[in-house]
Amino acid sequence: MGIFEKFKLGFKKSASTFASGLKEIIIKKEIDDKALNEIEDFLIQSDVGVTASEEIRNIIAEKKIDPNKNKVNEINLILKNYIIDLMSPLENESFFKIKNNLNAVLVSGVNGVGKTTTIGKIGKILKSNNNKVIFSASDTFRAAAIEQLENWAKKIDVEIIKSSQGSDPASVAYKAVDEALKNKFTHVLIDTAGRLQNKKNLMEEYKKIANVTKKIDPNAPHEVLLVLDATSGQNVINQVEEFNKIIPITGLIMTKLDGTAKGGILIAIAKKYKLPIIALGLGEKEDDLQIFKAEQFAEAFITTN
Ligand SMILES: Nc1nc2c(ncn2[C@@H]2O[C@H](COP(=O)(O)OP(=O)(O)O)[C@@H](O)[C@H]2O)c(=O)[nH]1
Ligand SMILES: [Mg+2]
Repeated sequence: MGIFEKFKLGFKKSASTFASGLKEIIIKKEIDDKALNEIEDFLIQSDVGVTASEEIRNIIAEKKIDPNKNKVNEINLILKNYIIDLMSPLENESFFKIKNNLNAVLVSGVNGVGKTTTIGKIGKILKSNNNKVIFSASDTFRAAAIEQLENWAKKIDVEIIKSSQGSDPASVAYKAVDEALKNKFTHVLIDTAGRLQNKKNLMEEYKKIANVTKKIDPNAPHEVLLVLDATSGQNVINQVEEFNKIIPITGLIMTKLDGTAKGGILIAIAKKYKLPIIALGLGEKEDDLQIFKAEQFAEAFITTN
């Protein structure tokens, strides 16, 4: 199966619910003001966001859809082009390419979004591109979290720096970055404990992890990735907002797009924050991570089956 097919298949549930819903609105009637309102409402309900939904509505209105043409195709094309224009500048495939220097990558996000799993998947792609990868088990809250990352390290055959449960997550990160620099690793992927963006002490600790890495390399962390769960709906907007305030985010990863979640929220985030989108999670397995490509995302979004 090609990448595109895999992506569409994984993303199918969420995207096709959207595309079928939109089709139902369009197919029945003339594209008059009432229909335009319905389309706009539908986009907002699909988490596309008020600003983007209004812009898409206006583009459709200006285009004056020819009633003799296939309206569904015409509007899907508008939507697709809108998504591509908005999101292709946010692609960042170079993230995965071979690097010569150390890249300390801090991975953040609230509990259960898929941080640890995503680190495993990212590690695999980085490694296949001839990078030298090491993990930092800086979620020291639960023993299970350390074990989970260890399992990933074994599975994809990379090294890991860890400590015992309850130990200082920042000191684990320090050790890992230090080891990486000394032994010419290209990437340290730093796992962190899930934290609520409104818990002040946890956010301080998160900042501390970033700060200790700077003692080894003033440019660290070179990447700060925020992992978002597509099934969390509107909450993810808050998460981007709050995490970005603590340490500026350099890239986003949206997971669980293989479920029944509405992927529209990624369009709203793209519109509002213009942050690079690194990859999309489409399952629990090691190969279920798709490097973000706007055109693929747009195409999957308008596909009904
Ligand atoms: N369906 C699906 N499940 C995922 C995806 N990413 C992670 N998960 C699952 O979500 C759960 C939480 O993942 P985990 O990596 O432990 O999250 P963390 O708490 O942020 O580290 C696990 O059961 C993962 O297998 C994804 O893209 N799709
Ligand atoms: Mg975890």
